[in-house]
Amino acid sequence: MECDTIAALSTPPGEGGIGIVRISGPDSLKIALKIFKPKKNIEERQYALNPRHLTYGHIYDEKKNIIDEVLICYMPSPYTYTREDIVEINAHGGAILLKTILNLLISKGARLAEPGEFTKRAYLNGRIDLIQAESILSIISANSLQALKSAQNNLNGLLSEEIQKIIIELNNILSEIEAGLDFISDDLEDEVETYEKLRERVKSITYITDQLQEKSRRGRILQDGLKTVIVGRPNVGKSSLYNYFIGEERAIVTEFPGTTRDLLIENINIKGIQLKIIDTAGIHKKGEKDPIEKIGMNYSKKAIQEADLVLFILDASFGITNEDIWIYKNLLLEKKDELIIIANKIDIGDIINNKDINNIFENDGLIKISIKNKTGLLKLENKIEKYVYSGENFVESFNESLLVLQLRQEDLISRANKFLTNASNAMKENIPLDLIVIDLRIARNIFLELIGENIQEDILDDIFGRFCIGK
Ligand SMILES: Nc1nc2c(ncn2[C@@H]2O[C@H](COP(=O)(O)OP(=O)(O)OP(=O)(O)O)[C@@H](O)[C@H]2O)c(=O)[nH]1
Ligand SMILES: [Mg+2]
Repeated sequence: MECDTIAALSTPPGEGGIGIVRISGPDSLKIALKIFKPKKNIEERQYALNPRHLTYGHIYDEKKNIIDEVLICYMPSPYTYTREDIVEINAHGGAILLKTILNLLISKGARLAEPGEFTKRAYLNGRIDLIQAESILSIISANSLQALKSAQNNLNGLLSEEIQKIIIELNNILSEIEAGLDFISDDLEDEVETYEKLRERVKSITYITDQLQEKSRRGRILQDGLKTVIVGRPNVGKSSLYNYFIGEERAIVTEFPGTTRDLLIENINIKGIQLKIIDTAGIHKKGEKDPIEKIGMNYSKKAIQEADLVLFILDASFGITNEDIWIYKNLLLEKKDELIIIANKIDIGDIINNKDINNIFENDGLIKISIKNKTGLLKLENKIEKYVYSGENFVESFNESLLVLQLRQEDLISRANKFLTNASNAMKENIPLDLIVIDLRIARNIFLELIGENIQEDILDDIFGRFCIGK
């Protein structure tokens, strides 16, 4: 447990009505009283600082000059943000003034807080778990009311409760399996029944984590926009589609293949859905030879890997080429379920049919468009909408059940989900229980990591390093 006293500016730096300097740790009051004098001249000044009441007074420097007129609040532990003694100084909101106050505190024995250190202490002192700590990041960065609501729910412990329940259930299942491993039942029927019941229980947990994943996917779309990458070989009309979506001629469009080299990114809104739309450099085998094209193509590949949705464009007047197939086989196979295939330029030719798309790309929803004549584009937008809502018609119901998570949390849930799915599939195939136990244990440990138990110091540093100083 940390035990020095830290101080930081807790309001944004810059001019403001007030600025708050926060001190936390065992010496908070002692240090504050070295620079603060209440207006009332009481000999034992700390009694003027009635806990959780504001006290009016002044901050003085070493030479007894008044630095500012302030209100100060002393909050003794343990019922504070950090569970330590906290003092907050409400000063005027000026950058130099607040820095002066902070420097005075440091000269009297406080240490400048690291980013997120107040919240880290709240976590280390057991006031909140890691899910709640990270939800504070989500609250600060929420950019819509729904995102804020979800982050508040997480801070209030709803998600933590759900994860705790999963951990308890996994522990129960594990101990039941482990207890039964040495025990060979005489009654085969009995054994089959027990096994079947266990499988049902693992499946129920997997069902919950499936839902958590779906909700967090929605949360991220709401928060960041659906990362939608336009890809295809050179000259098929990627930049033209990008320009159509953003409603202006931003990307350079020419009849020469290899026009786009950089990634272009813009936030747009289609049918109420936030999209982060990305135009990429055309991909083709020979491009590897040109050093500039190669860099552009590498950007494209990375964008594809990170995409939530890939718009794969073909040239309808040209047909499906070997290059298209090469792109699909090399870069898009992993994105098979996040793929919309588009045939552009149907104004000058239309020789691609659904059957070919079916056979070659195992995809059944070719969208035919002409950006030049603006045909088929509404159908494309409908398809994107359908992809996002996956069958749900109402934006409201979509927004109701979402979860705004930090990337680390999303990642852990999806990893745990994989191990649980493995376990429940393996149980279906009657794979020996001692192997299944391994997957279940890993899943349980991932959930423990999620709430911050048995977590490594460097992971903690990484998490709290994402906070601002003073939080
Ligand atoms: N006839 C016709 N031409 C189109 C259509 N869409 C785009 N084009 C033309 O196709 C050419 C290439 O368009 P771009 O949008 O630059 O293609 P790109 O895929 O971005 O190409 P790179 O950046 O080189 O990979 C331009 O001359 C466009 O005017 C269309 O629907 N019909
Ligand atoms: Mg382009």
